[in-house]
Amino acid sequence: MSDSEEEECSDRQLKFVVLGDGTSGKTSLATRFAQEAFGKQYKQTIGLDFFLKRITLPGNVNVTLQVWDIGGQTIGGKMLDKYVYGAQAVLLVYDITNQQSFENLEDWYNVVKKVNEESETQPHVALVGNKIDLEHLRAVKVDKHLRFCQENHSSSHFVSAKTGDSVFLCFQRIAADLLDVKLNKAEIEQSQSVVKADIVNYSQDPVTRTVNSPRSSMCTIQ
Ligand SMILES: Nc1nc2c(ncn2[C@@H]2O[C@H](COP(=O)(O)OP(=O)(O)OP(=O)(O)O)[C@@H](O)[C@H]2O)c(=O)[nH]1
Ligand SMILES: [Mg+2]
Repeated sequence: MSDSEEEECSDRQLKFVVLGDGTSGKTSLATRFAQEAFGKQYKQTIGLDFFLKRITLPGNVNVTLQVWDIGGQTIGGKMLDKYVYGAQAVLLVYDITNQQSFENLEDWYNVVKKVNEESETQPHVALVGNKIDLEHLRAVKVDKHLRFCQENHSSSHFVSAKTGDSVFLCFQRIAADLLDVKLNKAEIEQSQSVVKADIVNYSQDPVTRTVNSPRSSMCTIQ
């Protein structure tokens, strides 16, 4: 095994599970993060999709994120507990223009709590308001979002999978928290500008993009 392969194998891996109602934008978020792409066309996730992406945190900390993108229709199904089991991070995603998608997070969060009720370590819980490019159609008040975070000790994120706004930052902040890596203001700003630069590059020339963690892959389990 070559040095670089060995280095890769010794990377930390973190399991991130993405939960929330159908059409809240979970697949779009995972695809934006792992593949720097966005599709306007809705294609329902049946079961789950699975993405891998290696990122480097400050201090040269390499970490591979396994992103489990769970289909919204799995709620109430018998496989959901198994998908959630062992996650280090849970992203509860809602669509800021859809009040019901926010209300229903309670059901999703209850599944997470049930799966972890006997566990010594609890996953990082992140509340993610998606579709902030549609701010003019916002139906969920920011206050409500913040109250949820306070009550459930979750981290708070507002993103747009469509424009890429704060998507990388969201995953980076969660990984940094889990690995106890401090992000300073400059690093946070830099990761935001990387995302913006990436969007410009993507629309111009998707083949030659080299921005951040080039390796990603995806497979589907149904
Ligand atoms: N304007 C806007 N549309 C978005 C955004 N994210 C996702 N969408 C659109 O919302 C629709 C649903 O997105 P998906 O990512 O497929 O939703 P999902 O949560 O994976 O849905 P299920 O697989 O059914 O659970 C698609 O038409 C996306 O193009 C966003 O940030 N802004
Ligand atoms: Mg999906």
